[in-house]
Amino acid sequence: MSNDLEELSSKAAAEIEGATDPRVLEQMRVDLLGKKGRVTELLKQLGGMAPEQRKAFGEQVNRVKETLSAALERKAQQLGDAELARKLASETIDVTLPGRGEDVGALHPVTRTIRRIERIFNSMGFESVQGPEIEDDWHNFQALNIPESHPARAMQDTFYALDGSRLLRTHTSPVQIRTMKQRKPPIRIICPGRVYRVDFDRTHSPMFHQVEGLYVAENVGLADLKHDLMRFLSLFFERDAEVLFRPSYFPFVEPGADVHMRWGDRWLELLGCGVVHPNVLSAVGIDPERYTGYAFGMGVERLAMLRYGVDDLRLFFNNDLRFLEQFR
Ligand code: 2NM
Repeated sequence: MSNDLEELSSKAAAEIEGATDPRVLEQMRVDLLGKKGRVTELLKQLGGMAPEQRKAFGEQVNRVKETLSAALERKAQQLGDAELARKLASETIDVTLPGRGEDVGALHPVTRTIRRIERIFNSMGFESVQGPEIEDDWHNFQALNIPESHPARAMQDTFYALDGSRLLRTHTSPVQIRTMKQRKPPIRIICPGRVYRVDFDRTHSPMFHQVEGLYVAENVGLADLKHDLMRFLSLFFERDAEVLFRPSYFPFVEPGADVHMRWGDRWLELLGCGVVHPNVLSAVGIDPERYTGYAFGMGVERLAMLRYGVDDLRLFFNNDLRFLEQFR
């Protein structure tokens, strides 16, 4: 074999053996055996040789070509196998790992509180009734004996439609107005739902929840109101509630009261109530000479804060799972 050919052969064989990258290996194949490869070029020299030289040289070059071709193929296979093994190792799924599990959802603390209030009053004979959140002036104010000049009607408290024809209810009392117009006494209902007021700070949200109650029949009075609310508070807070009724003013009741409960060494205001004003009964077509009634209203978020020990009302509306998951 010629020295040149031998050197080319052994150098190429060493380079092939040392290859680590399939793309580099492919480039080697092209450089050696491709159309313009170094081995191919050698074969082209055959034409200019004497016949007896040509045979021997041709055979040598062909043998080198076959050897290198075999080496290239073997190396390509080897690198391919290694690449596949690496991929399999990195993409392996360990089926013995524990699963991530399913998170179980939970009712919102406000929903839970509404349901708790409803369950207690339902057990005391009150039926749950719902009504529209978009109301008109008559159902939200006029029928409730709230005069034109009353501060509750001022623009800063109520969300009005731009044309002033409708509003977002500021309490759930309009549901009770609608129910009293539809039914005859005795009526015993509670009305849970969303209400809206222009108010937003640490203790007020522009949307919050109320449960209002109403009992209209013959001979319903303050004593029934006081008894029923004390029963409710004891059941809701699961203890003998120490309760204080303090005179207060709501246009739709007379007399009216705020109910306070002893909480440690303080008195906390929990709800408002009173004997339904005769003007309200007249507005819905119930004879105030024959029937009387009591009514009350409470803020759900306020009761939920006390029951669950939450000190910031806004936590109920942020929908932060770290907060909500504590109520599972
Ligand atoms: C309160 C306080 C006092 C109330 C009155 C009525 C109705 F429709 F019967 F007149 N519903 N709710 C009422 C009375 C609500 O919330 C603090």
